[in-house]
Amino acid sequence: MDAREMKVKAAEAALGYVEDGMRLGIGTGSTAEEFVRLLAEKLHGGLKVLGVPTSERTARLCVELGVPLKSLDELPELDLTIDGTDEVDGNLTLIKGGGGALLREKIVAAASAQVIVIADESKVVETLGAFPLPIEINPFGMASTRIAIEKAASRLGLSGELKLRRGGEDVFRTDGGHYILDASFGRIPDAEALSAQLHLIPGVVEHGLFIHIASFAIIAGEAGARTLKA
Ligand code: ABF
Repeated sequence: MDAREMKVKAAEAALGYVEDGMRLGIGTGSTAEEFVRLLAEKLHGGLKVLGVPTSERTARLCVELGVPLKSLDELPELDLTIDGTDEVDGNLTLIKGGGGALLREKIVAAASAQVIVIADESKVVETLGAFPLPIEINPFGMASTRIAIEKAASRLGLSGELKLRRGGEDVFRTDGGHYILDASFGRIPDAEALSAQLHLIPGVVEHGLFIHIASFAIIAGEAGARTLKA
């Protein structure tokens, strides 16, 4: 099974949790997009759901495939969100935001009664942090915010490069117009402590650590899909 087939397997398994009439948060990234494709097929077969996309990119795909969408303001409470991840550990703590949609993903997930993470085995880690942690920041005062992040990390014994994400020639902008610093800490042994420190910094809009948000994960590997619970 190649990587794409594993993503499809995880997406297929997640589709089994989607019920008629659900208000559905729809994630971002290549795994979530496999889910959107399968969902669209099911909708053509008669299933009815209303989706809230976590990014403009996902919204475009949904529109293209005929998945009916609402804004989160129209549907402020959701039954289920299905989204991908960059890393997941045994406590179901995640690093997300490689696709740049972490803020909307976190807002949508927090508005959902249940959150199912879909991923292939390569995303499962013992300790988070090999994947650089995306930190969404306000462009104003970026240099000060960077220093504040470095100091906060250092209080926790963490260090590493904070790289301003680029999109081609330009600085990458999120759907909300913010910048992203990708923090290569290498290891994040205490995600809760780092999250708390980052949230104290005014220029930090949000970060990619998702703690106590996922209900469970569906992990696809060579042997098929398995459920990962905390
Ligand atoms: C989103 O897409 C993210 O939060 C994560 O950054 C990324 C995962 O992408 P993929 O499924 O393409 O690996 O879910």
